[in-house]
Amino acid sequence: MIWNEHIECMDREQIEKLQSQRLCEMVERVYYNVPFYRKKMQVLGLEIGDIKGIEDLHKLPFTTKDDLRENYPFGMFAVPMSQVVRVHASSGTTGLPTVVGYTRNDLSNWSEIVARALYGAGVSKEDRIQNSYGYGLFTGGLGLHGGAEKVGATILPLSGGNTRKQIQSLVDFEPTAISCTPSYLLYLAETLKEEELLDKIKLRVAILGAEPWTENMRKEIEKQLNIKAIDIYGLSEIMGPGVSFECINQCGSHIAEDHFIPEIIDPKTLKPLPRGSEGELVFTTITKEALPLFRYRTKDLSSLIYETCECGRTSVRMTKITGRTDDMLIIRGVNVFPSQIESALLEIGETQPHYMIYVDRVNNLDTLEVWVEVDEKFFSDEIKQLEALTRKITKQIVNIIGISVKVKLVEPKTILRSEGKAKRVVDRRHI
Ligand code: DLL
Repeated sequence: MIWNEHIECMDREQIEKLQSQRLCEMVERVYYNVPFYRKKMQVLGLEIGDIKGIEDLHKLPFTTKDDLRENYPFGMFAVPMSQVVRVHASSGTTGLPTVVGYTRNDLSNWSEIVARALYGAGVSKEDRIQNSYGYGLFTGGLGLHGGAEKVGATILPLSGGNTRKQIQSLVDFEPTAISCTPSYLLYLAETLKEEELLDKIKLRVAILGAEPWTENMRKEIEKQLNIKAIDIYGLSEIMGPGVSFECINQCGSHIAEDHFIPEIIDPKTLKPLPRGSEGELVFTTITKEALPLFRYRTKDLSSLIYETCECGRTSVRMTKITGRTDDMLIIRGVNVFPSQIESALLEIGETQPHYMIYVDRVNNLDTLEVWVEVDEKFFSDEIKQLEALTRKITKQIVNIIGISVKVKLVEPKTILRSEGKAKRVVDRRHI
């Protein structure tokens, strides 16, 4: 299913021509309207005319979350506030939130790209979609809402949390699709199972994102709910959900290249990496009016696929995010990503996909402990079984990350469930 064939199936030459034209227009708008960028360009000795197309993209300066914070709240907006019709903000768990703004055209483009995503996941006007992303300053709720409205699906705007209501809606209103974080959907699945309601729901597809999740997590969700689990990616600074999305082939997320130009850079040298390499994902917005950004460093790790997808879309695809540059734990000098641990745990099959990673420093030595929920039966049976499983999981994790780990098996429901983005790591080394 393709929402906008004209754009989504353009050949590379056409798409690059469009991107070049939009980039040049954007550079001019930004130069005259955003003093922060004008200064940066002047420091680099860059004039508007120096950017003639996407081949000159690398000349532009990078933008970081800190730049947005330093210009908090509206300092990087490129239009007067009278043209800003909506503001969103990131949660800001560390420091000031980053504030983003949208003009009427921005909102229209946003719902267009989310519509493409939903349609790509097989959602149409025949579907009922339960939108369980939080409504509010977070972009998830209203972002998905705009796209679902454009597709013409029937929206059930549940927002995040209130699991009782979510379950009631799943059973009574019979949605065929749901959008929420993967971790929250697992929680809903667990509750449905406990209440023996799994056969009372009509879900067929889930549109999941806003946090990293592994292929093994996908398998687990698909198995537990007997649905298709589709990835949707985005970040508020660039637009919100819909920057890229998976089609039903589930082989990388199609980037809305008519709105955003992707790059992969080495996070240390900041140099663009050769095609196909994994590195930090960087986006330049080319149609955004309220908050256009040059080369925004997402901190997300991925790689780009340039081949045309089986679905017929020609857009560049990004591989599943494997982690964030600031997510990476350095434990006794070894780089460890939470996604590696998740993958190892789910590979085993006997564990629940609920886990928590604790990092401590004891006598100047970093220690890693993983708590993982296992079925109740392991606690009622003889102790030997529990010990054997602990050994098996420890071995599996060590094989993948290469350093020692202490595994603690815990009873179901020990680990706090999340209603939005899951928190998987507690790093107590710097407390
Ligand atoms: O999480 C936007 C969103 C809402 C995306 C709903 C998808 C669905 P932020 O709160 O700004 O925006 O967080 C953005 O979340 O840089 C990634 O680290 C992470 N993220 C988002 N989608 C995915 C995904 C929204 N599909 C940050 N896979 C991003 C992995 C994701 N990580």
